Amino acid sequence: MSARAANALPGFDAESVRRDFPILDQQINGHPLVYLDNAATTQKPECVIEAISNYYRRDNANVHRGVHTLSDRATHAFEQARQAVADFLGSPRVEQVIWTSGTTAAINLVAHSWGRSTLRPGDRVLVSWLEHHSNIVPWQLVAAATGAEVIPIPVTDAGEIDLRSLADLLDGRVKMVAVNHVSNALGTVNPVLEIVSMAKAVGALVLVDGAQSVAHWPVDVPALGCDFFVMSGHKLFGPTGVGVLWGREALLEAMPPFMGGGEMIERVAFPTTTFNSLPFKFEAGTPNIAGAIGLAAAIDYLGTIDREAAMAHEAALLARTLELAAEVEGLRRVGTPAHAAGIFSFLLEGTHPSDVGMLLDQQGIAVRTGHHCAQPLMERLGIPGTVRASYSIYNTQEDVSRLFEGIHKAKRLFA
Ligand code: 7TS
Repeated sequence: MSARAANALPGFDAESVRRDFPILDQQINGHPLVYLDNAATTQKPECVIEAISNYYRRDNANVHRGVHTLSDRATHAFEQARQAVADFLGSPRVEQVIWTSGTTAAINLVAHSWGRSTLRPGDRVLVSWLEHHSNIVPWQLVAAATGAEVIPIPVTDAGEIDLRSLADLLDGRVKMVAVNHVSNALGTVNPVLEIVSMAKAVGALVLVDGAQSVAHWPVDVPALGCDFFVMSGHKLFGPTGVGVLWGREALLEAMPPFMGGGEMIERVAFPTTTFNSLPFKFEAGTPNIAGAIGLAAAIDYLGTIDREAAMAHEAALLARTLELAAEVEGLRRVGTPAHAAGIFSFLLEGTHPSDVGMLLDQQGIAVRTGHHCAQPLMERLGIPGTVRASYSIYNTQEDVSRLFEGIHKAKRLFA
C-alpha cells in the first residue's frame, strides 16, 4: 500500500486535511517539516488564521460596552463563539461556558474560587500521579491556604490510574477528584466515567482536565458526569491565550468571583459591590475576543471533519508506530496503557532524550523532550524524561516512517 493510500481511510484523507494547515508546508533544516508536537500545541488551519485576521481587519472593538456598530459586531461574534463551545461540549446552557486564558487558568479559577470557599482543614483533594503540573500546583496553593491536603492517586507501571488504590483513598474527607482525560506525557486515556461514579459515591466533586482529549474525539461533557471540565483552545487547532471552564450551573452560581474588575460586576459602590450573573461573574477585564472567535472557527473546521474516521486514522498512526518501535533494539516505550490517544513516549538506550530531540530536529522532525510538565510522573517511573511524539489529524504514515528513520539515525550516532 502506498503512503498516500494508507492516509486515505474511508471518509478521511489526511493528505487533504494537511493542505488546510499552511505552516506544515515548509522545510526545516533542509527537510520537509514533520510536526509531532501536537500535545504541546496543534497547528492552525487557514480558516482560523483568516477568522482572527478578519476580526482585526473589520470588526475589532471592545465587547459588551459600546453602543456603536463595531462593538455590536464584536460582542455578537464573541457570544456566538461561546455558543459554539457550548454546542461542541454538549452544554445544556451557554452560561456554563466561562472564557479563560487556557486550561491552567481554568483550573486555577476552580481551585481558588471553589477551593478557597469550600475546603477546610483535613479535607482532601485527590489528583493522579499522571497530572500535568497545572492540575497539581493550583491545588497545592489552595491546600496551603485552607489546611486541606493534596493526595496523589497511584498509577501502575503501565501508566494507568490504579482504580483499586483510588477506591482505598475515597472517603468522606475527599471533596474533589481532579484528573486528566488523557495524559499529555504518556497518552493514557483515563476511565473518567468510572472515576466519576466512584467519586460521586463519597460525595466528591470531579474536575476533568480535557486539554488533551478534545482534539482527538468528540467529548459530550454532561455525559461524563463531571462537575468541571477544562480545555485550551490552542490544543484544538485554535489560538493560544483562550480556553474554557465548563461547570455545573449550581456550583458556578454558588462560587465567589476569582478575579475582580470590569465586566464581572453588577454595581460597584463603597462599601459593597454586587456581581454580574454567569458567565460574566468570572470574566473580569477585556477578554481574548479574537481568541474566542478563532476557537469558534476551529470548532467549525472540526465540524467539516469526519471525526470517527479521524480517530481511526490517528489509531492507525499509533499502531504503526508501535509496530516499528518493536523492531528497534534498545527502544523502550514509556507507559503501556491499554487505551492510548495519539501519543508515543519513549527512551532510546544510551541516549539522552534532548540529544535525540535535537537530532530529530536536524532532520525536520519536531518532537518534545523532557518531563512534559509531569515531574511527579517521571519520578514515579524512575526516569528524568522521555522523547514524545504526539499525533494529530494532519499527520501521515509518511511522518511515522520519517520519525523512525530519525530514530535509527540517532541510534547509529549515539548508541
Ligand atoms: N493539562 C494537560 C493535560 C496538558 O497537556 C497541558 C499542556 C495543560 C494542562 C496546560 O495547558 P495550558 O494550555 O494552560 O498550558 N500540555 C503541554 C504539553 O504536553 N507540552 O506543552 C504543554
